[in-house]
Amino acid sequence: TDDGYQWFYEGRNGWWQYDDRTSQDLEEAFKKGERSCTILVAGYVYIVDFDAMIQQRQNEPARCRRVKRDLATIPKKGVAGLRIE
Ligand code: V3L
Repeated sequence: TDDGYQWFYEGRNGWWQYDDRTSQDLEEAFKKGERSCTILVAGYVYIVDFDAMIQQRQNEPARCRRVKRDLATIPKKGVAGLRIE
């Protein structure tokens, strides 16, 4: 986003940045003060809960990851599963 913040979900030993479109949707919902945001990842519906700061697959909530909003410049594994060095 233009204020230098981005959205991340947790991987093994690090954080992945959300894809740009999803990140924009999350930021918009977050700034509106909504408590959660529904996103689509590879055909699956996930809920991002801004109180708990987790994402969970809608029909399989055991698939749960931490999420965070942080500066775009933090070290990260990549974007939406695409690795960067
Ligand atoms: N955006 C993109 N892919 C996702 C997302 C998302 N928000 N959430 C889950 N997946 P689960 P390491 C991740 C993928 O939570 O080595 C990374 O992007 C998820 O991909 O059980 O552990 C990597 O591609 C996983 O493949 O529903 O850090 C991969 O894990 C799949 O959905 C390995 O990352 C099931 O995740």
